[in-house]
Order: sequence, then C-alpha cells, then structure tokens
Amino acid sequence: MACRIVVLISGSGSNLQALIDHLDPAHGQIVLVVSNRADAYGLQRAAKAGIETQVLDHNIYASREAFDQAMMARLDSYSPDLLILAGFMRILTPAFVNHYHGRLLNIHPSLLPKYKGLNTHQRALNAGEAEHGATVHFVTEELDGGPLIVQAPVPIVSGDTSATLAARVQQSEHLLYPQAMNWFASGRLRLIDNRACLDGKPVGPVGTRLENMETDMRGMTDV
Ligand code: NHR
Ligand code: GAR
Repeated sequence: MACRIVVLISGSGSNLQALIDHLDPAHGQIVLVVSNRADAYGLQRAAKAGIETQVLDHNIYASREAFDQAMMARLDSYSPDLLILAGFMRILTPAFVNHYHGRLLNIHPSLLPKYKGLNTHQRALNAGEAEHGATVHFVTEELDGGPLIVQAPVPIVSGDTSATLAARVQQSEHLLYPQAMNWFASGRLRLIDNRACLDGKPVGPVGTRLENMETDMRGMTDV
C-alpha cells in the first residue's frame, strides 16, 4: 500500500519541491502540504503539483499546545504514514512528537550533533569549520536530537558567506531528503529501539554518511 505522506513547511519549500520531484510513486503519495504561514511560497509549489494544501496559523492559537493539538486533528484526518518537516520553523510539543513517533522526519542544515538550533551556517563559519552539511533525522522531544538517518558533508571554501554556504548545503539537501523519504516509503527505513534502521540494520551513530553526494546518487534507482 502506498505510504501516505504529509509535508509541513513554513517558507520557500525548495525541499518540498525536491520531495515532489523525486518521490517514487510506486511507494508513496504526498496527500497534503501544511504551512503555518499563509504566504509560504511552498504552498504554490504544492498547488501546482495538484497537492492539497492547508494553512494553520500558529498566531491564532493561545499556546503551542493548542496549535499542536489543532494540527494533529487536521493531520490525522488524512491518516498519514509519514510526516516530513521541510523547513518547518515551529518547535513541536512532546505530545505532537510522541503521537508521530517513528513517522516524523526533519532535515537540519548541519552535520548533527553539531550546530543544533538556528543560524547554523554562520555558526559553522565562525567556528572555522572545514566542512558543514545537512542531516535527516527522526524527530523526538529533544530538539534536533532525534536518531540520525543520513547526512551529507559539504566543504566550506574560502570566501564563503552564510548565504553561499546555505545555497550549497541546500543543493545537497535536495538529494538527501528524497532519498530518506523513498527509503521510508518503500519500507526500508524504520525506527527500531530508538535507532534508525536501514534494511533491518542499525545505521551508524551519525547515520549513513553520503560522502560524494552526486556520485553516490547517480545510479540509485529510487531517487
Ligand atoms: N520539534 C521537536 N520537538 N524536535 C525537533 O527536533 C524539531 C521540532 C520542530 C522543528 C526543525 C528544527 C531545525 O531543523 C524542528 C525540529 C525551529 C526552531 C525554532 O527555534 C528550532 C529548530 C527547528 C525548527 N523555532 C522558533 C520557535 O519558537 C521560531 C523561529 C521562527 O519562527 O523563525 O518555535 O532547525
Ligand atoms: C532548509 O535549508 C532546511 O534545512 C532548513 O530551512 C531550509 C528550508 O528551505 N530548516 C531549518 O532551518 C529548520 N529549522 P526550503 O523551505 O526551501 O525547503
């Protein structure tokens, strides 16, 4: 049975576009895109792809808990098998995260466990790092601290600004995230005993590391 996928966004939705473009239709279907911001450009991308959209503005709720409860009610009416955070910028409550335990993914713009939280590109530059990157992980109560699935390093080059670095990291995100989505949709990726498992085997502590993203992805039939 096709995996029913819901994507949550807050902004431009370039990751959403990559997910739309690379989803293997044999295994899954994006049944809904939700944004907490009415002006998120990603909503237009979804509409263009013929995907249902909904806006749930967090500002009209009295608390984080109330917002998350409203979202859960909305999402559950679509019976999602997989929820994907794609540039979704609201921290989720324990009640939400636990309700979707094992079926909630996030992509974070750093080589986790380094640089949790926001403003990661500038912080990596300030620290004089030689490399940065992106990581897909299962979401748990611990912010950016859930079990890691797969990460891609991106070199930092001289003259990089947070904008040039962010652009390069995002290119790798657009390969990384569809890969993880298709792994999950096809049943290869599961959360078992709080560890991401690919084909039944736990991935390493930082997840599968894709060193040469473009070369590695070439020839992968499911991306
Ligand atoms: N929720 C939980 N419980 N656990 C995670 O790991 C989560 C999460 C919600 C979102 C994405 C995350 C990222 O990849 C994510 C992971 C937003 C913030 C944040 O501080 C931090 C991390 C992430 C997303 N948001 C502010 C807030 O008050 C609002 C910032 C804004 O609106 O611009 O929620 O980086
Ligand atoms: C991506 O780079 C993603 O890693 C990051 O926001 C960008 C969203 O871009 N996510 C976070 O920082 C989550 N806090 P997009 O809207 O074009 O996909």
